[in-house]
Amino acid sequence: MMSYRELFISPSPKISTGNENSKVYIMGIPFDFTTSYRPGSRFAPLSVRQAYWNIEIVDRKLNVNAEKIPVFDLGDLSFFSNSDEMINSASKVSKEIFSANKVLGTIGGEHLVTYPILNELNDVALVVFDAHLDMRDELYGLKISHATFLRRFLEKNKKINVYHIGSHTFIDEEIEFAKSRGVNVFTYYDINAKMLRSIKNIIKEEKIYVSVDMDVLDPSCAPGVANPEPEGMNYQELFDLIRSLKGKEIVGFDVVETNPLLDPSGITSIAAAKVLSLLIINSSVV
Ligand SMILES: [Mn+2]
Repeated sequence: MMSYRELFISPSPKISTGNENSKVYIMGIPFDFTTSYRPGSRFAPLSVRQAYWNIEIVDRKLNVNAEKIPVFDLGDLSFFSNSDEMINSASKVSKEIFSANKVLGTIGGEHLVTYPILNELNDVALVVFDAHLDMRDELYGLKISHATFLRRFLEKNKKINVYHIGSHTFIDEEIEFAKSRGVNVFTYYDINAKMLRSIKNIIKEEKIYVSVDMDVLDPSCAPGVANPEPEGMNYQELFDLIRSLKGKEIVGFDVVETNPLLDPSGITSIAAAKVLSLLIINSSVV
């Protein structure tokens, strides 16, 4: 029997459509402490959820209604006062969720929030959509930051295969490091019609983790990000690439770097909510 409480009270801002038995768990990480340019992504978990509530999350190309997919929203990671504390608690929570065989979907926060999650994954390939490579050795003296996290991760984890898609701005040391580690880099300029249809044929592994930095979009499509870089994908290109992952086993995903403070129309949060819905669909419907 449904109670009046369940009938008449919205759980907003949480985006749960199911309970703890759901396959997909959602968590926010409102963290932006290492932002080098424009802080504010700590406010994205709330604004992306608000957008998620208010857009249509039916995808007519995949023909799936994300509203019908049970999702359990845990709320936001909290109680951290520096990067190490965020990394520590995000690792522990991720490990718990992965060992319960759940798909973990995370709303950032800056891109450093991906780092502790990746550290808890085994036997998956990593698919990253980002304008940047995030493989600097350091930025302004910081070894662990949004601009270095992928290098730090790959230094520790030598086996994981990475497919990096959509970059168009990086320094020499980053691309040299990427090549030395065998990262599959498909820059924005490499993307063609065939890739849009069949990115999943390029990815050899069946199990993947997907990380989407919203700055992979052209800033005209996603102005509300910490480090906008003119040029980049339009909505259709990014959404089609994510749609074409259908059939892979997505064990987790994140949508990061949305900055609501620099997003007057809210369009970046809305695009992030659409990305979230596509990833929820593709991690639930194989
Ligand atoms: Mn980026």
